[in-house]
Amino acid sequence: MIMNRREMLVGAACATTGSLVSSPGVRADDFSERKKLQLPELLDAQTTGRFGLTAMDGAVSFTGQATSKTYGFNQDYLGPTLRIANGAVQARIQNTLNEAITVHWHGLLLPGVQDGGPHQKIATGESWTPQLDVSQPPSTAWYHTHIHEHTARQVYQGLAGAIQVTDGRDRDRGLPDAYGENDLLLVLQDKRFDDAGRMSYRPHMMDLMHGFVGDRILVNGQTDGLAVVPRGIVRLRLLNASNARIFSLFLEDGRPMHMIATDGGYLSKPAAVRQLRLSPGERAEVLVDFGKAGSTSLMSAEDANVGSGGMMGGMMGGMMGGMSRMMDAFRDRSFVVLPFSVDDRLKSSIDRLPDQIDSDVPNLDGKGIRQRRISLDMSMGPGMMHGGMGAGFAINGRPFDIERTDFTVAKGTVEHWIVESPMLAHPFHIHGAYFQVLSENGNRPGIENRGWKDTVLVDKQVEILVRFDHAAADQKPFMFHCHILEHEDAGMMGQFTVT
Ligand SMILES: [Cu+2]
Repeated sequence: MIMNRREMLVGAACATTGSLVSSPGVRADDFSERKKLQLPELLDAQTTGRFGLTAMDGAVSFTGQATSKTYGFNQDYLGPTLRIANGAVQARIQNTLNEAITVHWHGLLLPGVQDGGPHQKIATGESWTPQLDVSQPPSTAWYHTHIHEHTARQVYQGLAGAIQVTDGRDRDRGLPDAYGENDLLLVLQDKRFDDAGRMSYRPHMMDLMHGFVGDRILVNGQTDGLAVVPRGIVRLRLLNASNARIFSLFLEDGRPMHMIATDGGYLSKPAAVRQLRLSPGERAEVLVDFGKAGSTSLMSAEDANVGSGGMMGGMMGGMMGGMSRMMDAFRDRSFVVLPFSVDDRLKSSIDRLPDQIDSDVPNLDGKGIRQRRISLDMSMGPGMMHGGMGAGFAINGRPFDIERTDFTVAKGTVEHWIVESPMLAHPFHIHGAYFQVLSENGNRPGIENRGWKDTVLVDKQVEILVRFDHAAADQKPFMFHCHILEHEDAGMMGQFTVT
């Protein structure tokens, strides 16, 4: 294979990054073996107002060993990044797979008939051609299959991709917008591989309980990526497309990330964070200064849901102190998500942070409005599931039933939802609406939850104000559910109409 200029630059850059890695408590990686991080192809529908996605079988060698059977849209694994603008967007989705899928637009505010939830099956050999009436602020959204009881396996196999809603004004805002140069999409996932190097998805009982967590990190479908970045300000669009892993992201040398957008769009101004929690389904956009400080790595702390902060550690820690200390050590283990290498031959067009990005910050009126309590329920222990040992998943005591509408919301209203999860932390997602986080366990929400959201991690209790502007009737209701996909498939989901 003939290397192009950029690939050669990576080779040169790699040679210099090997010495940067090691710091106390952090596993040293040898980055010299890594390949340049690839981004999904950009499918720009801004001017055409139309795009096509074909769900297809794929084959990928993720590890350099045996080939894995995968799914993808228009490619072997994952799908292209869709760039769309407000207005009518004509979508055409074809399903060439041997099983039914759906395509849900996670983060697009659309009426129920366009939403792509479990009621909108696309059978083998069929297509779905919704016209999407896009009308919302710029944001990073995504699309993924949402087929009832098989979402976890199908997403794991690759049926997901990113969406950029743009108004074409990012340069005026002083934000990097050159896709793959100073504006990088990072699709974060985790996988397990068998001895032959094939991607494997065989969840055992504990995986079904706390969600399937892998031991290898993939960024944009690559296990061994190295992001080559220009000197200057770089924008990272982070999407957690894992089945269950909750990332707690930080930069290895402790430099801040400047958060500019949440799920639902821009913050009014950049907000510096040292650590950024991103649960499945959530997106966050940050600016990182690769000017003077140069190369670093994106790291993550271990997932609290499977470490001492979560159910398992909590239970065991209570039983014995020694075990608790062991679980603490487990939790403190951090790992590399993606190393960055600054290439001086490239330069970002942006070299300073913008003072102001947008004026639109959520400020809904919560006085005298309808309240709802949403309890994300897991019943555990012998006899709870089909008479065996396991967990039963439900919302407000009721497991998902595709024939049942749980409640109806009046269109154009705002509601106050109190969402609770006594045991495990669950990422809670609502279709067809954005919300403002009022409080987390009675406290002011963290920085990552101060913008518009469609997914929020509920670790005990979160209060939200939800604005319902889009209609959904009985035949195509909206979903509300846990975005740990194993939990969703097992019944931690409900549906509502907006009329
Ligand atoms: Cu859950």
